[in-house]
Amino acid sequence: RHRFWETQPVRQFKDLGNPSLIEGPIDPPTSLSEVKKEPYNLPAPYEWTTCDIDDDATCTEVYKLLTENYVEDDENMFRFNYSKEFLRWALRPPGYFKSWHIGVRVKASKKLVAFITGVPARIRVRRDVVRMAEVNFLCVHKKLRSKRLAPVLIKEVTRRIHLEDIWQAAYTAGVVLPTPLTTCQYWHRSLNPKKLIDVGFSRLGARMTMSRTIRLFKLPSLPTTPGFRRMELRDLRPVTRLLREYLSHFAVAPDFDEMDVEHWLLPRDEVVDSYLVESPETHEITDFCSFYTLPSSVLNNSNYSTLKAAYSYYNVATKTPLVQLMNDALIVAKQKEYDVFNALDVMENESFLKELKFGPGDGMLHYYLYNYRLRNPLKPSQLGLVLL
Ligand code: YNC
Ligand code: MG
Repeated sequence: RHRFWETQPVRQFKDLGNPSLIEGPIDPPTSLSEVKKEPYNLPAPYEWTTCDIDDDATCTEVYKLLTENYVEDDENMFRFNYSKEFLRWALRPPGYFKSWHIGVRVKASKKLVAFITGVPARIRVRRDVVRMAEVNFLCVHKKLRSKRLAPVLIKEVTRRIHLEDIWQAAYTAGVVLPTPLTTCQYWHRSLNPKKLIDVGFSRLGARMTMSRTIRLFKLPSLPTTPGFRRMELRDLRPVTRLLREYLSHFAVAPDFDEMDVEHWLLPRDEVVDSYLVESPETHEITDFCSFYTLPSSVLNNSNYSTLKAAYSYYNVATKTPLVQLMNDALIVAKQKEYDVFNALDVMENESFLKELKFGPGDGMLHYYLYNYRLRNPLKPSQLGLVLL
């Protein structure tokens, strides 16, 4: 059933729950000298290109490919619209490899028609910290679908990752492949219910009027927790300490050091935002929350062209109740004119979703590991990893 995925070192469906399989790498690391030196063959009209995302013209080409061809919802009403600034952030973490930002062009016209990326990460699986690639932004132009280009892109990114002596990867997808590490659900909290209803993102509830709905989702205009403020560079140490301690409780989670936290969590306008609670008495940093910005294009609507969405990222509450901390996150997102706040049911998120009036979405997000086997799937609450 999966002509390509059946040939790859991923846990196959038939292995599920097999007690004789040990947890860890599926294939042993090959010696670097055995990695193919030449790129995989593409169909004759196409050629490989390495996309220099620092270059504004190239970044614009990638942005355009994704804006027109990347992930849509099941009903084709919305399409992810990652900004150029976001792409530069997502693709250039500490130690990134330019060679992992891979495009495919039409030889004749040089038009960019496909893309795939990897970035390096240290991810802890139970007690082992594993050097991995996070693979993302796999995209084939709509006119070139179902031609088996995706497997070639995946094999080529794998080859280039192997050339850096990395043999494992983590990725997410909306489709079911062999075999999910866990399956998560998106939950959505309306901030601008009128617009969400107008664009068809949500529907007016039974026996609800627009004005009752607006009242239901109303939020205070300012955060409520004393000492709640935006994270700054000087907070790097305590925030890293807080995050590392928290993430140590999950079966699979990133192993962040200060450089990673500086890159992934220090606020960048319209890309990633982080807030914390500094105790007014002791000046200790006791709580932390963050979200990233990923708008969606609204397809076929004459009133609106984009939805501004915030996505819950990493949150840690040690003193402030998590519900209150996340309510403050909703308040600042509302202040900043986001239309909706999204969160997966990973980590301890379940404990605030219902109380804060998030509603379950219909899309599922499946998490995968490449060349690493766990005996059983995890519960979403055992997962401490959020990919972009
Ligand atoms: C997908 N999303 O099953 P089988 S997520 C992985 N991830 O193979 P064709 C996928 N595989 O089943 P199309 C996939 N979607 O026969 C499809 N596949 O074994 C598999 N959409 O290829 C599929 N972006 O080229 C099948 O399909 C084979 O032309 C079929 O292209 C697919 O970024 C795609 O949703 C997704 O642009 C490119 O539909 C296209 O349809 C598209 O005939 C809209 O492909 C955008 C979209 C996907 C977002 C993402 C994560 C990607 C992870 C890739 C796997 C990484 C593995 C680790 C590598 C490093 C290893 C090391 C070390
Ligand atoms: Mg194809």
